[in-house]
Amino acid sequence: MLKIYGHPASICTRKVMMTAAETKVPYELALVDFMKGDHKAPAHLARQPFGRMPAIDDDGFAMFESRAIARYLADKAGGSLVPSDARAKAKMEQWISVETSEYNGHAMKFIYQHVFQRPQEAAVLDAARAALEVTLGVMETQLKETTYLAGAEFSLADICFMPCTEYLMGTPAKEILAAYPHVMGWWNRVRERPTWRATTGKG
Ligand SMILES: N[C@@H](CCC(=O)N[C@@H](CS)C(=O)NCC(=O)O)C(=O)O
Repeated sequence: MLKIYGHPASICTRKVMMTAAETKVPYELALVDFMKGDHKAPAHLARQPFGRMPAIDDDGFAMFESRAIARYLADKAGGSLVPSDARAKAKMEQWISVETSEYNGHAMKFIYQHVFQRPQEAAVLDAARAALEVTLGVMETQLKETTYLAGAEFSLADICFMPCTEYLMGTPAKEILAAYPHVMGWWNRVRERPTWRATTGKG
């Protein structure tokens, strides 16, 4: 059985758990307790040499990096969550890159500040807000046109944006998102998926 080494509250672990849930791949979550520093212990470094989570072991096949794992699981499930049309697939990849380079880092500043008790300087939060507004504006333009980020179908691109968005919506940064009605419409659609409710322990 697929073993996911991570933590149920971890953003990157949730990307993989959600992909497994959507592709109906049964898995066992092997807890890596970051409060105890398990992610920096030799046993975990052997699975994830950067000392982060998640990592997987799929019947002897080991790998790390959440987005790469998500692509592997979707591929193994016969391509669900990945559009078959080349152009829609390219758009999915575009949005995964946007999430990696233009969303995650800025969102994390608010999440550190309000969720993980790692205070950020005001100037850092101001810069993160400005950058997040640019990205949300770009998402808004896309989501005005399409139901999901890569087009008409829910895909890995949506999954990659979900964990940070879930946390942001629990912080004062939710008023930043509230200014983007199509982003909010998308969020309200995807967060109600039973797979997401199960992934975040609300199922
Ligand atoms: N690029 C990696 C990033 C993994 C990552 O930063 N994971 C976080 C939890 S969401 C972590 O392990 N943080 C602990 C640390 O960096 O020490 C991935 O996508 O898997």
